[in-house]
Amino acid sequence: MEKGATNLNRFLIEEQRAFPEATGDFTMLIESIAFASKIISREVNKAGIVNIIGKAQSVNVHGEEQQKLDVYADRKMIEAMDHLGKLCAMASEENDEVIQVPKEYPKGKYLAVFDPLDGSSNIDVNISIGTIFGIYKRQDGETGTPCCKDFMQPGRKIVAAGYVIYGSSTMMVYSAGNGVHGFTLDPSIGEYILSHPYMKIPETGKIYSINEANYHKWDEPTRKFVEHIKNHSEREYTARYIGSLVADFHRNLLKGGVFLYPGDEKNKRGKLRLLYECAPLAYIIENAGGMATNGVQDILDIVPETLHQKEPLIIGSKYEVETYLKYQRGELK
Ligand code: P6P
Repeated sequence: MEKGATNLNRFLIEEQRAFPEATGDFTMLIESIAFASKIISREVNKAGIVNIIGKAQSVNVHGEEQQKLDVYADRKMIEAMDHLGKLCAMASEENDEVIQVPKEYPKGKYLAVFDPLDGSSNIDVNISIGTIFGIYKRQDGETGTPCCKDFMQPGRKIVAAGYVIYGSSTMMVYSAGNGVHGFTLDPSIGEYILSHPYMKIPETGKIYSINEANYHKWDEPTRKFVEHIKNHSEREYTARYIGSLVADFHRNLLKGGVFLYPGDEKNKRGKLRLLYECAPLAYIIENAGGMATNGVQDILDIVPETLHQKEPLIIGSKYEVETYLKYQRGELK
């Protein structure tokens, strides 16, 4: 029988059946994140009309002015999950400290990390932005009030991760370890419809994505790699850099290629955050057949030391990431 469109709920329920031990906690969490993203999508898509563009007169932990939509998206993500009884705590780019579940709600065994609206500096110029999320389990035996220590887990411990891109269409891409799946929001019915089942990043691509304004601050191997890509490689590459991590990542996932935000002499650890940006995207890319490294080790093997720790990120098609690593290891000069 020809199946109708698969919406997110149906997909999650069918996937849940594939894991007899699944308790449905996941399904509820992902559904709730999806709900929050629909509200964020609505606000992002009307930001130009309603006067919510501009600064929220507050700054986040990194000293960056919070756009009103940043603050709004953060609130929607928290509200979508805090009452479910599935989480014991959350961590967000927009909150200095661990976000506790309000005491009137039951606690669960999961931890959620998220960047509620990455690339928000692009809101005013109508460039695609995104939400990035990851779900961990609280480590066995940990009791008491959740704290930073609960989040100091390597990305290998992620149990589900994904992102939402607010672009020409709104798409949610997520994985729970059984493939990477993309759902496109049909705003006429407010449903995410399965549009990209079992996404795989091409083994190699023709796109490299890096802010070349930082060229003179990079280390030598990074400069050599970019020179290789531009001038001496055996294939024609093209440069694409949107300056919005989720948008650059999503394009490379679909078309192949490599995104790099390396450390440099000014920002040794780069700009991107390990816990709620690099690790969830590294989980996605590995499940899609790609790679993610900080130039020394796999992103997913890094144990965070602080909640908002920065980490260099080189992520995308295996061939390009492995070539970058050869330069870093001195195997290519
Ligand atoms: P740069 C956006 O501000 C962001 O956090 C990421 O979404 C993006 O990849 C990066 O910064 C762009 O940084 O220094 O190239 O402007």
